[in-house]
Amino acid sequence: MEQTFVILKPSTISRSLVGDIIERYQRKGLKIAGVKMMQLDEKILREHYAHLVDRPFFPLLLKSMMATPVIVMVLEGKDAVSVVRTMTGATNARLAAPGTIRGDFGMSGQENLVHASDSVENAKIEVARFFRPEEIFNYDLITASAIYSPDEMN
Ligand code: IDP
Ligand code: MG
Repeated sequence: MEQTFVILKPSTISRSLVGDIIERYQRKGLKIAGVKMMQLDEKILREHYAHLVDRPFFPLLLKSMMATPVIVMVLEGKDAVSVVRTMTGATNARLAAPGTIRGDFGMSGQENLVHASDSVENAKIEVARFFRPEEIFNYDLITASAIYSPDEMN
């Protein structure tokens, strides 16, 4: 099954929304393959947000992402990358659709609660950047047959 990478950003930690947001992923039927708390530093953020380092808001983004520890997760499921991006909503939370995490919990373009990988290729890179192989677990959800039809379980 496909894996994607999620960060519960400092905005989620600071607002005590960790449980609400993880609950959404679990209710959807996604499996938690890995989860841990960590303090991000400038080095890993310059890699993770390499596409943004030249943007004027980058210093503010760095500060925001280092403001508290974060929770990083590997979520697994059929088409997990696109499913989780859809659940995430538009970058600017003020414009994000109701029903999405950013749309339901946020008011900011920067403090937008979660990061989610934007492609299968980037998900693989991001999982490897933030997790050691032994921190990712291979197990079956006993509810899988109620989440998927047999021909969807591959
Ligand atoms: P994404 O998180 O929706 O994939 P990206 O364009 O990859 O959006 O940007 C990464 C993060 O950088 C955003 O989630 C947000 O926290 C921050 N960011 C992006 N654009 C802006 C902006 O115009 N102002 C402030 N922060 C921004
Ligand atoms: Mg992005």
